[in-house]
Amino acid sequence: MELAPVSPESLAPSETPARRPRRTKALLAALAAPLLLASCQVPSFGAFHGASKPGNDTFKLWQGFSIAAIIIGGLTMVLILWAMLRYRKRGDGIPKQTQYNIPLEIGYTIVPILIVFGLFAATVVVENEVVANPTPQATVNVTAFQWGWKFTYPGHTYSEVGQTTQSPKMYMPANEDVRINLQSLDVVHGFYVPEFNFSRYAQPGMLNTFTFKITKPGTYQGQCAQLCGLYHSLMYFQVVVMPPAQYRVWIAEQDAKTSAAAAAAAKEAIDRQTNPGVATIPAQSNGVK
Ligand SMILES: [Cu+2]
Repeated sequence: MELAPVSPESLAPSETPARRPRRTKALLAALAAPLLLASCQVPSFGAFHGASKPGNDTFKLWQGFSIAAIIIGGLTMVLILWAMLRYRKRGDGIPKQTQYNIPLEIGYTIVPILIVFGLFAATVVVENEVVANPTPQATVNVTAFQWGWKFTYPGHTYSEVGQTTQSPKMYMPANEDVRINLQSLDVVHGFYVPEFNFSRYAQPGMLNTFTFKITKPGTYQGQCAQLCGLYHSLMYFQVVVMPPAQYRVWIAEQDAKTSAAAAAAAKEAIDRQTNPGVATIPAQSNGVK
């Protein structure tokens, strides 16, 4: 079948020239609206703000990615809809062909490359912040196991261990670099604190080391983020971030209590050895072995 010749008039828009600027203005306003609104209050897009500087920068990176995706996705959607609606039902004629528009083709090749490089560069900067491991002012050894957590503090006698519903606590000072030495006793677990925007594997036979500087004192919920067996869903813990002076006093008190308890246990053991009749009777009556 031979196609009917296409006249330029049949392809021209049916609107008057006076309507074009109005439409262009409306389109520009629609595109600018998200940007203007974004400058008032940038939404969180479902992410936590981050309780440390790297955590907060991770949050800002997430916002940047989300805004870029909305603008690019929105622009693409608008152009598709505009082409669908504007040029629908124009007859069977082949419209004017506009291939080999060199400036346009260079533009839509270079702009996406620049966007990808921009997002990549921002990601590298933030990742370098996240993995930075400066000399710490405090250290916590964290051991994950099925299904709980143990927290010990090098140089201190205090430690805490808890499993499933016990939700053990890890203590650390605020505004100081705190080194975490993370490992697992059995399978792969995940040390995840949502409000830090941070997660790392706890792996058997491998030590994972990272450093936090949490700027806001408070209690933060943590949980295992790696399916690790039957009670994985109960593998919670808490991170208690204290003002530094308060933390030092607190851990000294805990050390003193631990030392007093250890001294009492040692004394009881000696008493048992020296006077077994006295020591074993109350121990058995209490069910303590
Ligand atoms: Cu788990």
